Amino acid sequence: MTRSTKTLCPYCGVGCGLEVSPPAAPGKPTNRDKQGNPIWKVKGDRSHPSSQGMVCVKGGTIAEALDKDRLKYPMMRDSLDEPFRKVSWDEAFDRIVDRIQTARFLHGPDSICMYGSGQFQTEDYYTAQKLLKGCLGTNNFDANSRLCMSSAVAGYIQSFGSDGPPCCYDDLEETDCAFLIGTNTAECHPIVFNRLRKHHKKNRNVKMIVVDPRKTQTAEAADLHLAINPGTDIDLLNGIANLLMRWGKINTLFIEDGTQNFPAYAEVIAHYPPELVARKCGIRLDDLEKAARYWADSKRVLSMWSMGINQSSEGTAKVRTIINLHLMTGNIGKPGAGPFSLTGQPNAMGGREAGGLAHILPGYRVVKNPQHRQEVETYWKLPGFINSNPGLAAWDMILGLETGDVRVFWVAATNPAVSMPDIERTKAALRKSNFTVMQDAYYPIETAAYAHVLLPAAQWGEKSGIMTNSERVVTYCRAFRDPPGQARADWEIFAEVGRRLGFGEYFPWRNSADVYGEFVGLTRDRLCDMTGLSHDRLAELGPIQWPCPEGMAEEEVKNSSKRLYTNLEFATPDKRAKFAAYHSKGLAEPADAEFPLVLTTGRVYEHWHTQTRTGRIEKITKKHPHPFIEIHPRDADKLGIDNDTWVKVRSRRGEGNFLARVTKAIAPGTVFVPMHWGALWAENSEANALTHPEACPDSLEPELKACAVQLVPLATQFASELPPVETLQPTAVP
Ligand SMILES: Nc1nc2c(c(=O)[nH]1)N[C@H]1C(S)=C(S)[C@@H](COP(=O)(O)OP(=O)(O)OC[C@H]3O[C@@H](n4cnc5c(=O)[nH]c(N)nc54)[C@H](O)[C@@H]3O)O[C@H]1N2
Ligand SMILES: Nc1nc2c(c(=O)[nH]1)N[C@H]1C(S)=C(S)[C@@H](COP(=O)(O)OP(=O)(O)OC[C@H]3O[C@@H](n4cnc5c(=O)[nH]c(N)nc54)[C@H](O)[C@@H]3O)O[C@H]1N2
Ligand code: SF4
Ligand SMILES: [Mo]
Repeated sequence: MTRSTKTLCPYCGVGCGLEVSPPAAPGKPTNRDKQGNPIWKVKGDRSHPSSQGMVCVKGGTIAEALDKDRLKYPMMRDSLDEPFRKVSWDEAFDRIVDRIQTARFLHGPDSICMYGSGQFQTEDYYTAQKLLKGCLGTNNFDANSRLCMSSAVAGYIQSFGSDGPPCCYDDLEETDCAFLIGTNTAECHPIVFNRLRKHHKKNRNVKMIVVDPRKTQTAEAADLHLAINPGTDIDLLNGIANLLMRWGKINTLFIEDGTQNFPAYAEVIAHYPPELVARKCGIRLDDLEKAARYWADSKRVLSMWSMGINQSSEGTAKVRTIINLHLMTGNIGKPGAGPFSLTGQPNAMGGREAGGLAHILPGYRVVKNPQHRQEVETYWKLPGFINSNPGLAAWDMILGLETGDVRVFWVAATNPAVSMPDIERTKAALRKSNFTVMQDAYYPIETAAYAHVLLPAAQWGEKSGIMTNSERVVTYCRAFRDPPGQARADWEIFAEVGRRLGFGEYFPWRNSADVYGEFVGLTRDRLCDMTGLSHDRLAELGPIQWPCPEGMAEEEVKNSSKRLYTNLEFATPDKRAKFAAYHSKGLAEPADAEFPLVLTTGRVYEHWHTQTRTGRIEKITKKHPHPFIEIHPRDADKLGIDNDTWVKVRSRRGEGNFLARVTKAIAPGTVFVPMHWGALWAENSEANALTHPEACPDSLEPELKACAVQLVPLATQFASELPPVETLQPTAVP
């Protein structure tokens, strides 16, 4: 293959278009890395509407990880104490089918679980739903989106009657006021941030507010940074609403015509006078007033949020409280305005469309709705198969392993032995598992240590399929190389297991285009109608935003509305959006005398999650040789901790050692650890050794953003005395 291929970046939900060319142009030498692996060339795709040719360091270096430490053939063992042995696909499939059948008939279908990922393509997601929720009759499919976007999903459904971010990236250039809350956009959604930053720099009247306990790179660029105490977002939002109400800066006409439940909300916000709110949030009164003033004086406010909001024991309430401000001021359904959740993973949006969580079904349907179940059953020709109860959410699967109720645990495209909360408890549960299948692209990887069967997955660039980004733009990602060894696409693996279980007629597809063709039929007449999309059409026209119903002509596709709810009618039965009346509850585990600091966790610009790819790219590991903890100088002084020395961090659940980074970028009383270091990349430095699984009761999303910790300085050893990076990684999987 010598021509370049247009595709999508497989990292974050910004969804930048990439153009990939082969390692060697005709007649030129092959571009190789130090180990001799050929490196594909990657650059931004200028024709992609979302990113307009831009890429960040992760997208730009993605090709360097494609051939490092790949899992190339199935492996198996009878118990976790044994080494793996290489097996054929037939042997692996036989074992999986045998274990599924035994579990089904002895313990019922709900003893089978699959834990998937926003890094699936839509076809992978859809096939898994049909296998689990349809054929096997269990809703026990959940994804790492449970740890990520599920609060946004619940918030949208409850406020608007349906999931679906209503905004688009053009709003970044049309807003008067960007309100970024609980998002480090500059590091985690860099190209979204680039677009916003350019607009902000060019237009002096445009305001940018950042709400984050840390002074992140995002906060550095803001006109106003509100470094609130962790977990006080609802106080702040209700406080802003209180002021808007006092000043009469509310849109009474829209509240009257387009919404319901305003009186209950008005009653709640009356309890949030500015002095009280400023004190609770730990910010200055005039800063709070300034934030409210920006809201009041702007015609178009665009809110953006991600994990600082979603990963909370009141995540759904936080999301709905953001939406409240938009309803109250009529900041929705028009350019430059609206509540915009920034999606984490490249295809978490596609996952939501395909029904990829334990309580939802394809086409933005919900398990609990009998009509929705029936529509999907009829389409699948599996009448009565879909269970009427939501399945197990991610953490409940871990609890199921603990009790032994889960008999088959199938993990694909996620690394729970690093990314789940309370990691020691998670690992202990995984160790107890009767039967775990791990389907991934790389080896070694932490979760493999707990698997009985390893299945090699084709990854980005090795399978053709669909991904949807944060702004509902759907991109066809064409394969540009062959999978290594015997690796196969996830959907093919699921379909083959389905066939071997005796459900052959439900998996008739020859390729992923057929899978997608079947899936879009389930979106007909739904908010996310994609019946006008197919692999062929997307390959021909390039990326297209949904809704895109069948019959939309090319011109129409290009000029159709980029925003949802422009007619101010919502997806609720009475077409009105619903105000939520929530008081702030605060953190599930606040700091106390024994554990006096609040730990928050998150990301750095260069690394991706559990480092399966970025940890294998030298340029990136050099930048971040060690796991670290950010501490304010005041706290560091009090504890006798020097910059660049090792600190032991303890919570009620576990401990870890991190290199101190003493900095004023973090608020006193709060410390920050990145989530990226699992057992493979550093010894005993896991953020999730400390976190807890207390979750939002609506979204079941755990509060990965806050737990109480204590810090103890270790014998002073400066980072410069440590061995060089190379010898630290990867260490063996325990
Ligand atoms: N570089 C990079 N980019 C990524 C990823 C990655 O691994 N690396 N992962 C992708 C994925 S899946 C996701 S979900 C997104 C996550 O994107 P973000 O949510 O932007 O990233 P985080 O660092 O997890 O957390 C964001 C911020 O929340 C703040 N925060 C903590 N507690 C609170 C609180 O109580 N209130 C408020 N208002 N803020 C709080 C933290 O200080 C942090 O700066 O990034 C995506 N993009
Ligand atoms: N403390 C703390 N914990 C967190 C978070 C936090 O902020 N703080 N954030 C949470 C969030 S928002 C998220 S999204 C999760 C992310 O956590 P994980 O999902 O565990 O992280 P990844 O490292 O992205 O794991 C994805 C895996 O999929 C594999 N993979 C890539 N492409 C494919 C494919 O096509 N097929 C298959 N089968 N495998 C593939 C990769 O090799 C990798 O092993 O972490 C959560 N955990
Ligand atoms: S911003 Fe996100 S999608 Fe774009 S290149 Fe970077 S990681 Fe990839
Ligand atoms: Mo995420």
